[in-house]
Amino acid sequence: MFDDLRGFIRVLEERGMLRRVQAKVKVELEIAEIVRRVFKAGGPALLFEQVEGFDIPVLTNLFGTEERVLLALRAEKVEDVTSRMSDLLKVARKPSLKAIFQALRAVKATRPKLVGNAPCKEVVLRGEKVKLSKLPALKCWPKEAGRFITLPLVFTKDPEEGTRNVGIYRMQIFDDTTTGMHWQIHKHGALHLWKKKKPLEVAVALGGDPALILAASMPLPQGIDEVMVAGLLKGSPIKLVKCETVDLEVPAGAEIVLEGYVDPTETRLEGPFGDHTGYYSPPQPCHVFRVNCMTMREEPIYPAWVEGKPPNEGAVLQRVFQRLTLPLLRTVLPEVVDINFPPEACFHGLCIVSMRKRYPGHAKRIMMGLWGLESFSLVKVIVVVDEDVNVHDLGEVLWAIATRVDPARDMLVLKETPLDALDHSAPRIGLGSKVGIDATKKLKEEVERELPEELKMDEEISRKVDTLWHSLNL
Ligand SMILES: [Mn+2]
Repeated sequence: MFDDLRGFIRVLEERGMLRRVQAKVKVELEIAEIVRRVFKAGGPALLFEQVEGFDIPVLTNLFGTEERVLLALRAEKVEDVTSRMSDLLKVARKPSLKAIFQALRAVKATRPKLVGNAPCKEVVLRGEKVKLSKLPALKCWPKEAGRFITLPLVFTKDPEEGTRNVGIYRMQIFDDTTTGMHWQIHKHGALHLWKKKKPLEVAVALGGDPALILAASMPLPQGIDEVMVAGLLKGSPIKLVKCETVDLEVPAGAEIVLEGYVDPTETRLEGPFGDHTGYYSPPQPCHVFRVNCMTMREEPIYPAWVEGKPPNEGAVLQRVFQRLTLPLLRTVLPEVVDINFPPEACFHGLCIVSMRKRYPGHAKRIMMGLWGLESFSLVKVIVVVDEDVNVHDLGEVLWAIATRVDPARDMLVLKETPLDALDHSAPRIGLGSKVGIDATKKLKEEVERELPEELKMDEEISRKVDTLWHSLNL
């Protein structure tokens, strides 16, 4: 169907999910303000073709609706994608020989493919010919320090294991050949640099298969290759090509590729940046990416994300991801029924989990189990409810907290734990407390006083009123 950004644009356009904007607009603030309004209205992806002062069009709001996220994965519903992973899930649940062979076959059929010739090499610029100022990177909020690349796929290799990582870390453009590399300490790119202790080769791809953009933004565990996951998610391999100056591979269908390195001893003040928390992240020392080579298509397209207070594009992704990863989570914690990261809580702020509770203290064990997993380790508040509570209905969750919680008994407070560096309420950057709230009904063994019986209508009466309903004419 498609295997790069422009193929995806074509499909979106055919379905009326993308609009080309001909009006002349500025990369400073104007594009961002337009995108935020269109996102809020549930509008289409936008391709700005007349960007003042730049030859490269800007693609935004790509994943502004769930429908578009799924389409990027060649799917109509989440189950279409989870069924592609079912062979792998079977191995995790029940590692029979047959399951292992089937999983191997699935991985083999979708693993990345190296190609010799690639559209992203149509133009190759080295050394002084590299001009990052030509990229129509956006400034999204008035007090930001400058223009930021917000949707880069950052490729690095683990210096010990050789495994690949792809992450999305914002990059402030400092000058024509250097940018910031804002990988936070918990991120895998930062881990690779920490292991290397010398300059680390880095390649940054803009564009490429949208499935890879999605995989790169997922909180996958350390050591898992996002390119392989992208192939599994979309059901076919991602094509890669070798870089010109570094020992890394990038998507053959990328629009623009930047090659260079990050030296662990070099930092520079980066920010402020208008973050997805709804605040300006203050200036902080940040690693520097030095670009030696830039390759691109003849007429590249520049993809960008517009950050801001949630709900935002990231929140739409999160909603899809939490459903994609639920079956995986259940392989580790089978008693988990459902999970919700409300977008207003900025990803790591709060998550609600429903469970099938069996023994005293079980809800607290689930909290500890979740915090022990890499992708939940930074979650500040975990609320655990019984399976009769719909985690996606915040009204029901609040009812459970109000009627099933004794704070002194049911809150688990942990001090000085790792937190998201973007949580500005933490006493120190990246270090602060967490709380788990056990809002499950307490078992006999847990309390002296049990909850009284819940209100419930007789089914027979319910059915009778159902049939009467139309004649009541209410
Ligand atoms: Mn990773």
